Amino acid sequence: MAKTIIISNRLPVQLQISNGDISAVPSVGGLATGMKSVHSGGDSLWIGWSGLTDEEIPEELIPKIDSALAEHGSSKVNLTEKEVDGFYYGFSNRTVWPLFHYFLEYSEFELDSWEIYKAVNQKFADAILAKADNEDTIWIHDYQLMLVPQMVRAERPDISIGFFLHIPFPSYEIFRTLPWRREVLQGLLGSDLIGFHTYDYERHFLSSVRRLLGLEVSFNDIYLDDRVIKVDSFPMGIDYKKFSDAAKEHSQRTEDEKSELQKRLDTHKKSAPDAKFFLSIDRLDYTKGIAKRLNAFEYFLKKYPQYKEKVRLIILAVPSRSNVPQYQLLKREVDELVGRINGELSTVSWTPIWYFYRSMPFDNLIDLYTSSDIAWLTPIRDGMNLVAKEYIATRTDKTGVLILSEMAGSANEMNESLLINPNNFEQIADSLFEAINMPEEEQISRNTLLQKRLERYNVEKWANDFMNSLVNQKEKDQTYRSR
Ligand code: ADQ
Repeated sequence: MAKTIIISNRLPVQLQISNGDISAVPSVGGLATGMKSVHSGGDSLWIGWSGLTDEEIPEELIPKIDSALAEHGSSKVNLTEKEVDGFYYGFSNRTVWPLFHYFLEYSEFELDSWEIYKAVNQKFADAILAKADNEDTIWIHDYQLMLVPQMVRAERPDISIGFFLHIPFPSYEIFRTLPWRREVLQGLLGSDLIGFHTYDYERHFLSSVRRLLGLEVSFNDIYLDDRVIKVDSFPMGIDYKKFSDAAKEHSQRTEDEKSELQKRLDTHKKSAPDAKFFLSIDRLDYTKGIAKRLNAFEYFLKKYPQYKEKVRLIILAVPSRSNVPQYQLLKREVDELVGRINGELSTVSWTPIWYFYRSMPFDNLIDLYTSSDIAWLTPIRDGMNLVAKEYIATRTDKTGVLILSEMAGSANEMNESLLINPNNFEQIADSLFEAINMPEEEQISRNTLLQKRLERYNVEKWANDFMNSLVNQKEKDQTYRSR
């Protein structure tokens, strides 16, 4: 029977080794959830890195690890510490990530890490080739694996390959600065279908293909040798039901059932019923605009001092890529800004910013979403931004205001939120003012529309749309080739 093979840098399971024993725990991230409908039963396989380097895995445990992963339909690609450094922390996160998010000055172009990126992509391709039959469908994910489609295509000319990029694809003017720009495009063009979150990323990619490779592009089809490749946008959704059901369940909890965090939030609400909570949740990443947001918060309180002691900013930042220098600098900058602003503005009864630097369990995320009057997300660039969608899904009474950066892919589908330019402090301060004062009926009418859209185009629909489009494209390609 034909199967689907999903490939991503990380497997959707976490390995835990304790006392010589192994357990594999499924991750709860967006991608793992989204792929549930595709990755089910015995007719699919997920290939990726386990998160542990070869040096960290005792040799005698390898068979146990392999069988624990197999129980979750997963198979691992083995990577040494040096490979993880060059491929993941190196080329992926010091070259591609900053470049594709328009942080050109952070992008490092190092031949060594490019060579390791190529070699590791080949490892992933070999892992696929070892498991794939010609009639299988391969779905490759994200910027760490952009060369894999062509590496697989070279060995299996007829196999069906889809690729989805979870981050922005930058404009031609940015992309052309990459020394290995042609190789990256050629790598991606091994696919039959290349998917992006937005129409803009799709157009940027097509423009680079046309200008750098001189290929014929007709609407969103690319003609390469005897093949036709489709490029399209598939805005990723969330597991809407999971978030809205959890929020409903939270609203029915008795005092005893509430979490400590929820009790603390409730206490603050009761002591100042007019006070408003602003919430932001992101990985601690320079693309998310966390430092700018803190400065903008200070600016807001200067422009509208009547809100001193009446608003509180809750920042939840999940630690991320702390081996990369820019992330260490950002951590220091955010720590200092929070310390300075709180130091200067706090009163006996008011701390303006609550800052959590950690990952939080799902249950606490829901506490924060449901207790916050305003979600305030200001990425400088973001492929999509699922937090914006999660906040809206948890607003069971339909109140709440979303302030969202127009630089996030999700802004395209969330026009009913207050869209801001993250560099325009004047506009941000005025939007916060507008959000605080927005009549409840207006909040409800905006969120009703947003919720309907998010419920309909959920993550399952996203995955199914991509897979259906890949099947159609393969048929079109075969017809084209048999002309
Ligand atoms: P990310 O950059 O990680 O993803 P995002 O889309 O916002 O960004 O997803 C983050 C996820 O992590 C959300 O589901 C959120 O709930 C969770 N999360 C964030 N902070 C957390 C915390 N402190 N504790 C627990 N959970 C936390 C990349 C791209 C995005 C794109 C996604 C999906 O950068 O632009 O939307 O992939 O394609």
